[in-house]
Amino acid sequence: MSTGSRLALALALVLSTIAPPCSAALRAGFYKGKCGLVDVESVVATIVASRFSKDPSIVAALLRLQFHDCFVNGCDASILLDGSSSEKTAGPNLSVRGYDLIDAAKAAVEAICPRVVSCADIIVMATRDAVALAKGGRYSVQTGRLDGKISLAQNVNLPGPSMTVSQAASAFARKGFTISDMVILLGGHTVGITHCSLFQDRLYNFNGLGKPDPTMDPKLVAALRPRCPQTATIDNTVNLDQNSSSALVVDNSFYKQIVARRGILQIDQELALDRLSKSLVATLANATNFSARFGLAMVKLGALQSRLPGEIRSSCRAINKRS
Ligand code: HEM
Ligand SMILES: *[C@@H]1O[C@H](CO)[C@@H](O)[C@H](O)[C@H]1NC(C)=O
Ligand SMILES: *[C@@H]1O[C@H](CO)[C@@H](O)[C@H](O)[C@H]1NC(C)=O
Ligand SMILES: *[C@@H]1O[C@H](CO)[C@@H](O)[C@H](O)[C@H]1NC(C)=O
Ligand SMILES: CC(=O)N[C@H]1CO[C@H](CO)[C@@H](O)[C@@H]1O
Repeated sequence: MSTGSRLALALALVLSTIAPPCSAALRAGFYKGKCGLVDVESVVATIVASRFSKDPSIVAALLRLQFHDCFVNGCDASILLDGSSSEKTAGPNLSVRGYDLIDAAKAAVEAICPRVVSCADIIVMATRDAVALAKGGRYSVQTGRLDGKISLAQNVNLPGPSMTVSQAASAFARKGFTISDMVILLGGHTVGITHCSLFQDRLYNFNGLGKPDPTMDPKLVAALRPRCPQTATIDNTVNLDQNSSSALVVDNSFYKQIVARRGILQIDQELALDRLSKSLVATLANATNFSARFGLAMVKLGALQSRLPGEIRSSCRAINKRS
């Protein structure tokens, strides 16, 4: 080995010990004292509450945003980066919403203490607040994440709505989740909407057989057809939780619905039927502690970390110019 390369190696070793860790240790209350006397979490909470009072569908938007952020390369706000080939341009992101809420929360914290609060943490904090507002209980989030610098549509490896339970379970297992974690996280479909195009086959021509999906309650098929006509020019939306009195509430009614064959997405309905998941679905449909279970699963989702170098972005939509 030449002296030059020895030096380079030594330097690399030193740098590797002093360089900031790529994945920081997450803990509850990370921002306490980091922004003077200001409570960063309550600044975010105020923004979320004011949006929620005008638009309760922000809850669903944020839940899905956190899932899509954390599932792809860890919770590093990579989904927020703009760009012609960034993650948000990938097919499954088509209808991800809530970017403007994150921008508003970021602006509020930047105005008080610039470059202190990561966008990745804002997603997780805002989602927690939104779930609590939607009566889903309040879980304690851990913070201290860094924002990633890379966001590529080609890295988006989210499961699709027509996967089998075992295919989806494999995708979740690769991220360290058990089948139970997956069933509980999919309880996120207790709020929000889906486009007709993503389940239209279940209403008219399931598996190419010219008939509706036999696992869907025929009354629901009939009720949904006018909203999702076969020859539609507009892609309408329907609630994922078909119990109209709880469509905006983070509760266990999603499981009651799928037990009653009233799931909308194929994967949702399959959860209630597949031997891998049906007993837990039946338990959750009758459970009184869904909130506690969902909170724990959301914390686990939030613990997925990127192994790549990070920073605290100034704008959630772009990496810092010099960092
Ligand atoms: C196998 C896993 C999953 C699949 C295949 C899946 C698929 C989908 C699809 C296809 C939509 C409808 C998109 C549209 O039509 O605009 C959707 C919406 C949604 N998903 Fe999932 N999802 C999964 C897991 C999750 C998880 C783990 C969460 C959160 C904990 C979640 C939360 C949501 C929410 C809240 C919506 C409604 C969004 C809105 O109203 O804007 N999903 N999901
Ligand atoms: C519908 O939602 C209400 C309100 O959350 C709940 O009490 C009821 O059990 C749900 N019913 C079904 C069939 O999902
Ligand atoms: C929930 O519990 C009730 C009473 O114990 C039972 O009759 C019902 O079948 C259960 N529902 C499900 C979905 O397991
Ligand atoms: C929820 O209740 C079930 C059954 O009563 C119990 O086994 C489980 O540990 C509880 N989970 C949480 C997070 O409270
Ligand atoms: C908001 C956003 O960037 N949506 C994109 C999602 O992906 C589709 C298909 O790749 C794009 O056409 C959208 O612009």
